[in-house]
Amino acid sequence: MTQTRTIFDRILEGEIPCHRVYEDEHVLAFLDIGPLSEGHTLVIPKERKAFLHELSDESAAAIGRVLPRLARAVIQATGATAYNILQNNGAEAHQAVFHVHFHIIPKRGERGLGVGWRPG
Ligand code: D5M
Repeated sequence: MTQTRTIFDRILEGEIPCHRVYEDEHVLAFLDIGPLSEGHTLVIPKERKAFLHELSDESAAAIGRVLPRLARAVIQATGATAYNILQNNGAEAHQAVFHVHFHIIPKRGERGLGVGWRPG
């Protein structure tokens, strides 16, 4: 599973475009192609791993460092009053792309995860 090349690898390798929000040595963030709300952002490690529990300490630390900063940026850019951080592992948990990713889903006025959320 971990060795499978996903659409996110193709984005990381510049083979297909994305709307880039942030990039450093370990992490890339870009807008979700099917946003649940305006500003829906995906944060991925450059390390190719399918599931969170497979991730190296180095990638985990890098993601942990940037997530709060990116959440702040998403709030500022969208005027969100709240947001969800979502991270799916496994098909039964509705993971569609088998490369670790965190969703930042900004909210303005709605309660809960809102329209489009796929219950686990
Ligand atoms: O979510 C996988 C997410 O990945 C889903 O919200 C769509 C998004 N996606 C898929 N392909 C692309 C491209 N090419 N650009 C941007 N976003 C994309 P999951 O948690 O696996 O269900």
